[in-house]
Amino acid sequence: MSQLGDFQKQSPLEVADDPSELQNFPPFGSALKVLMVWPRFPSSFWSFDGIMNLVPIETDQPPLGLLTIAALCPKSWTLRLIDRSFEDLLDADILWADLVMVSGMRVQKDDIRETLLRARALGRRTMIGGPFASSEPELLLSLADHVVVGEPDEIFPEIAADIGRGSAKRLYDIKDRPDISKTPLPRFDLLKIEKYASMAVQFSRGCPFQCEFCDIITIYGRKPRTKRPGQLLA
Ligand code: B12
Repeated sequence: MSQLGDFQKQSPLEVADDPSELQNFPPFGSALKVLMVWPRFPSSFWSFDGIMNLVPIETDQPPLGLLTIAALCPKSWTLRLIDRSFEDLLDADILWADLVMVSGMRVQKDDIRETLLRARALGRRTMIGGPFASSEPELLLSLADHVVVGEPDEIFPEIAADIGRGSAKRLYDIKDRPDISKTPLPRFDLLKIEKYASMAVQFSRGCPFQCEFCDIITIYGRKPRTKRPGQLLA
């Protein structure tokens, strides 16, 4: 059994027969409390563990996907972000929220799984998007209430409205590639900014090359889309 096969098998939960079908999710109304969780990375070269022990900061870069989604959430929602690189996730944090939103790469799968199962055990609604969800949604449908595949920049207001009125789908499979010059500035104000070694901004999505080890072309396409100069921080 492969590592990812184990990931799915470990789940004690059932996968819906038709994941796109509407489930009976109660409406939340417009004043939602959302906890965004960026799961922990295992120790590796790219987690920079050795370097982090030498410098007075906690982690390298911020979770830009969650910060971007935060900027797309309705203004009436209250948002908090927990970065598991340096923060504990307490039951009280999960219980504070109506909806727990998780992002992540495949390499974060263990903490993704634990976070989703904890939220579910505590009776909280969950949604996952990001590179792992976009690459392997079928592995996550048994763990999360809502799985978002692709780039929801243009349709997130519709997803938010679905959540509010109780008609959110189990799976949003977004094929269209948004014009990212219309995507708002990520919500950097949600960060504990002093904990980060560097700050990322996004200028482009999509890549014209075809490297076999890379998921970028399958998730974001082969045609680069860019913001306009001067648009990165305003
Ligand atoms: C910056 C970056 C890093 C940084 C990490 C920064 C960080 N903290 O995020 C560094 C350099 C450390 C890094 C390392 C690695 N990375 Co990296 N990284 C990237 C990169 C270039 C940009 C990520 C980013 O910020 N994107 C911008 C945001 C806005 O995009 P996004 O997260 O996709 O978010 C959008 C949607 O996905 C969605 N979304 C995201 N989250 C959520 C959540 C919800 C609830 C919803 C609804 C929607 C949603 O909405 C957003 C707007 O459309 C991507 C490739 C790329 N161009 O995207 C690879 C990428 C994410 N990395 C990847 C990989 C494989 C790795 C490594 C494992 C490489 C390695 N072999 O060691 C390591 C792992 C790190 C570790 N510690 O072990 C893969 C992930 C593949 C996968 N399917 O999971 C990618 C896609 C590149 C690739 N080669 O295929 N990485």
